[in-house]
Amino acid sequence: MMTETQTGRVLRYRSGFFTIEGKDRNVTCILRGRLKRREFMGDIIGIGDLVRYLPLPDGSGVIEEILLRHSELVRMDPTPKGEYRQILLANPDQIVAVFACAHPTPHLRMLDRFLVIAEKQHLKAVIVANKVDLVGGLKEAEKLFGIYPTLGYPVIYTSALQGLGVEELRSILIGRVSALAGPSGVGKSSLLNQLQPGLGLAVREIGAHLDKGRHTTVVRELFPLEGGGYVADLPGLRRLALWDTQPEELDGYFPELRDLVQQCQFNDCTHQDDPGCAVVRAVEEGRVSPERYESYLRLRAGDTH
Ligand SMILES: Nc1nc2c(ncn2[C@@H]2O[C@H](COP(=O)(O)OP(=O)(O)O)[C@@H](O)[C@H]2O)c(=O)[nH]1
Ligand SMILES: [Mg+2]
Ligand SMILES: [Zn+2]
Repeated sequence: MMTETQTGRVLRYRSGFFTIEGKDRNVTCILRGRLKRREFMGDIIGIGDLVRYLPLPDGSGVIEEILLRHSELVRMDPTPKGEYRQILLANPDQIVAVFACAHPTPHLRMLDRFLVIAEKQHLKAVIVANKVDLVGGLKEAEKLFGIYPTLGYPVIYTSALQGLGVEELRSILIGRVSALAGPSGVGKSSLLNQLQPGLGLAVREIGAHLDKGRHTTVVRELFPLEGGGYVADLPGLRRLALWDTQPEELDGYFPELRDLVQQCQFNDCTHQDDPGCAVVRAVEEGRVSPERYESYLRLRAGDTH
């Protein structure tokens, strides 16, 4: 009989039970009672957490300890009793934002929103531009997404239909915990199926409209990749409110604005029609993309679309 605790990752949570990925099999665990005590309002454990668990003779287990997270994707939820700190995903390494070059038309304002969320949460972001076959190839696709690498966000061009870019996508997913985001219809499932047969079907998004409320944004399950790493679908990232973001902090989440704002004449500059604004000047002189500036203004105004 094993009495030693072991380390594993939380893959799934369902009504009080956690599925932990053990060394050679998955173990269904409950949380040790004393871990449930807390001094704050919020989740104690989330999918993606690394835990120490005690295997029991009947094959189940008890989670004894939650190991320190190296990163988190969280959301502060307003409740009548105060803010609740919800863990959307524990220990993510990156957000992978998937968009199509066409069908549907890439919603770059939404992409910029994802990137702001990643910046705010100190997470790396990678962009996947799928369906390059529909715009006639790489050159055309780069007209749509070419700005992003200059801002520090890698773009992987793919066609799930033609199997293009799939190995490059695999190489950034292997060995990492990735939260997939993107509107429906862009080809997330198709790309996952190209990576690993059946994966697209497993990681199916639960329609946000069917699942309103507090848990819309939470990752439900983490899927191990052959060769290492995990992917999760973050169904509600597009709805992840930036309501706890102050308008003044937003320029810090745009890499091309971050340093510029030091040069604005006034330090409470709103970068709109303020005199001596370095951002407005940079847009006029073509050093900042008008589209990105537009995203900044919209997010600043609280526009969530
Ligand atoms: N032309 C083209 N169609 C694609 C590509 N990837 C996916 N599709 C199609 O786009 C539609 C939506 O794909 P799906 O994988 O379900 O998207 P999801 O909603 O993001 O999971 C399906 O009809 C796919 O066959 C691609 O690279 N090129
Ligand atoms: Mg899908
Ligand atoms: Zn300014």
